[in-house]
Amino acid sequence: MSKEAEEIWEKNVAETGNVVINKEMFIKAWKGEFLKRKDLLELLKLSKKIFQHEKQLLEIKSEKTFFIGDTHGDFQTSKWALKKIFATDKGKIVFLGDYVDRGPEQIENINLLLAAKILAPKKIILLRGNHESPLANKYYGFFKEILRQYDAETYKEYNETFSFMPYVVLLNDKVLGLHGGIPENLKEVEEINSFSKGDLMPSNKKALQILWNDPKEYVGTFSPSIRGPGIMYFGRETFKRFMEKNKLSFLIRAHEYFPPCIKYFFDGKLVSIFSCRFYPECKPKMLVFRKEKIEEVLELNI
Ligand SMILES: [Mn+2]
Repeated sequence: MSKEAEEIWEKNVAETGNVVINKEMFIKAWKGEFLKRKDLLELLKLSKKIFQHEKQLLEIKSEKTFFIGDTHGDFQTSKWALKKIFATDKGKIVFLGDYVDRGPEQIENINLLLAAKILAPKKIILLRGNHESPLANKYYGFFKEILRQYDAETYKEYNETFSFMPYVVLLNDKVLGLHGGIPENLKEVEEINSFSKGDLMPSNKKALQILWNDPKEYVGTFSPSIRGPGIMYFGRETFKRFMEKNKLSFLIRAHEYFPPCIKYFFDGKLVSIFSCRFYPECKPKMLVFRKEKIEEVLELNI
């Protein structure tokens, strides 16, 4: 078990040429062991620094790219995904947010992902979800979980780190990945880069909607969502206009649970995936892109 983590650590340190996360910390996170408070704060500091340097619209170029949806404390599924990406020589993986709340191993899950991010920052993309905010994680489990293991100060540090995670990824200029959906009044994707970093809730309306909005097949432009005030459903017209204007071919998002954990919208140009095994009739899914096309949908069998 620790041999596996050791090999991954060694291979990636050799590739990047520098040691940012020490071996013991990585192995502990890989095994799902809790870190001492001091080490945990170091993990958060190191990952925050990386997120601070990433643009809000993170542009990547990649031949092979994995996309994975909400994991919500599903440590085993995240590890399954990471093993796949670490087994490839090239390629990247995009986690679409919602790492904490709800599931049984929230601290283990987020720490594993942050440790992997620090080890291989170009290979692993962690987007922000609506649960990477006190708006959700104060009420859906994570806050209590942190209080049980650590303290309120540590919880603040987590949220501070979350607030620097990028909102959107743009793959090969054509494929867009984000947690929730298209916000009102956003015409060009480049505008996302103007959203401030470190926005805790976030207070920016468009950023909030990127994290919270949902697609609806029979809505035209927008209609209010049952999720709460300021949150919207976006429909076919909005989708079509936005994709054309930005010359995009595909939108990948997560955020909603639909058995069997994958659903296509708008003539197959939007795909919604979910990757947490604690929901009924849901085997976690992972999309594999070859350039700008879906090559395969992987499924975790546990
Ligand atoms: Mn969500």
